[in-house]
Amino acid sequence: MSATQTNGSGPKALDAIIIGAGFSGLYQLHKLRDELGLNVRVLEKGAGIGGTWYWNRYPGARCDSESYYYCYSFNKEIEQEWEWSERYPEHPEIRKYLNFVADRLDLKRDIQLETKVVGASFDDATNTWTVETESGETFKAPFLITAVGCLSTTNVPKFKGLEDFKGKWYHTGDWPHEGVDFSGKRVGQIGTGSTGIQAVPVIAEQSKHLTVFQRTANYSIPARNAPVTQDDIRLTRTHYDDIWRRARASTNGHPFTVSEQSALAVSDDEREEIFEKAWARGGLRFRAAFSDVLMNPKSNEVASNFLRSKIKEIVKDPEVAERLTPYDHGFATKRPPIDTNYFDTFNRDNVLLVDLKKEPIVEITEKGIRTTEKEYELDIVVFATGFDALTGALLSLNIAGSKGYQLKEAWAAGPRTYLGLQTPHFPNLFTITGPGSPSVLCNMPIAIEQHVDWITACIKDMREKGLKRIEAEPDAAEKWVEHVNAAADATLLPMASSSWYLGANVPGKPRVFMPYAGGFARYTGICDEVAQGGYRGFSLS
Ligand code: NA7
Repeated sequence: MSATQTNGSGPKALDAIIIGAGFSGLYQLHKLRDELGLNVRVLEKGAGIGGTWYWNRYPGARCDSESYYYCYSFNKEIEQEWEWSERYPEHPEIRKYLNFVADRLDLKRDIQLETKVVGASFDDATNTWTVETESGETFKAPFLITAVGCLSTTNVPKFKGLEDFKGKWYHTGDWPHEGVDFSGKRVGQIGTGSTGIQAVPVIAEQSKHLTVFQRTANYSIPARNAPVTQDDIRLTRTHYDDIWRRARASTNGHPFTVSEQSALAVSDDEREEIFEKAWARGGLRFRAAFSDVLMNPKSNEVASNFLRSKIKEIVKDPEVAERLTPYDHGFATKRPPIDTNYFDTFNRDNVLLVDLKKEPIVEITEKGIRTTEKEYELDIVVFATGFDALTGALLSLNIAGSKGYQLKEAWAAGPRTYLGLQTPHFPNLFTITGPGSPSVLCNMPIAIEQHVDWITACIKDMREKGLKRIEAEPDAAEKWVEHVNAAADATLLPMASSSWYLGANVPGKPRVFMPYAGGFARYTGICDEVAQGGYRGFSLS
């Protein structure tokens, strides 16, 4: 019998409903179905699995975590069988990996594709969630688990005149599966975050001309991408236990050690040498060169200055280099991108940088983009303008909790969760990698596994004890929000005023620092203590 049971034409009754079939949803399905023996269904709006990686197929799209640890750690056989081909996995390879895992664990039979959830409501009398899809199907289950990703609702700025544009436009996070042919085309790209910085070099190579519209100049570290060798594979396979142990004990879920030395504790020459080595090695590890780059403004300034000098070394035209140099925020206070030839691309003859701080966009016209200075004629506009991060996808589900309380209301002043796992008044609803958890500051798969393991253990405990309802207590959530704020304030992260961590990239979104910046290992310890203490801060009945 299929895992989904139909009661006549009424809602399908399940033990748990999972929304989303990316890294989170796949693992959550495996845990609940194969370990707890529950009837589970994953509802996925895409026509394939992969979540973020199903949609993000823009030119140059690859992960900034290194491939050998951007994967699951829960299954030894999968870990030993799978082979990555590059230091940083490109989007098709990540989808291939997730399909490999899904096939290996026979997950697809419980995943319903092309099924967009449009509403979810909780019935207090029966402690049951009812989930409704766009096509009118309904599902019922005591537990609802969102696995919708943190960066999945695209942010297309509401520029006047977009509908008049005669060319084509695309958002990087909703890229056509058949690809986009840039040959002979004049392309304009808005946005220079992690995504934009990956896309620029590739689009510049493929198009006739590329105009990059930059609002905030960004730091970037060379990725130093390279093929993975058989020696690398042997080495990581032999050391996986150690790799995962390190990742779990770390601040960001990456298996590298952060230096214990302050950037200010060494001589200028020594510091330069350490930065040069980190630059040469490349990748997100750069910020681990010293202990306090994200804690001490002076240490941050020396790191920022080093990176500013690199931009000036690489970019030949001093004026362009100056416009590309960030002064308004410190290195890594916004999510630091890594790149392949980003700054070099501005040495090409077919690339133009437009500084939107000097000439803001006024409107999109039939022919292209008009700034306060001039009209730029374009055939294609690429929006690399980011996401309504962390809350956008959750709010779009139209969730109504206990007594009909809307999630939109609960989060009107910004998300308020307990541990990022639950929101008061939304019983039996778990949010994998929800706001208030450290996930977006972490290597995502390891953060996901920690949430899924916790949720699974919680559901198991509840079932064994005959408990039907778990709900975060308002006081516990209040204290957690305070702790999330205090953890952020202990770092330099809240200083970047245009950061999506703060919701600042979406006009009208409440400015609240959303991720937990207290560190992954510390967070895991808190979650474990809460569970061991009988789910302190949750009421169970
Ligand atoms: P980001 O990091 O939010 O970057 C978006 C970029 O788009 C950034 O440069 C923004 O400038 C720019 N932007 C956004 N809205 C506008 C408007 N209205 N006008 C001009 N420019 C605009 O998104 P990404 O997709 O690059 O990366 C998201 C995450 O995905 C990344 O951090 C990784 O975790 C993976 P701003 O800086 O706001 O001035």
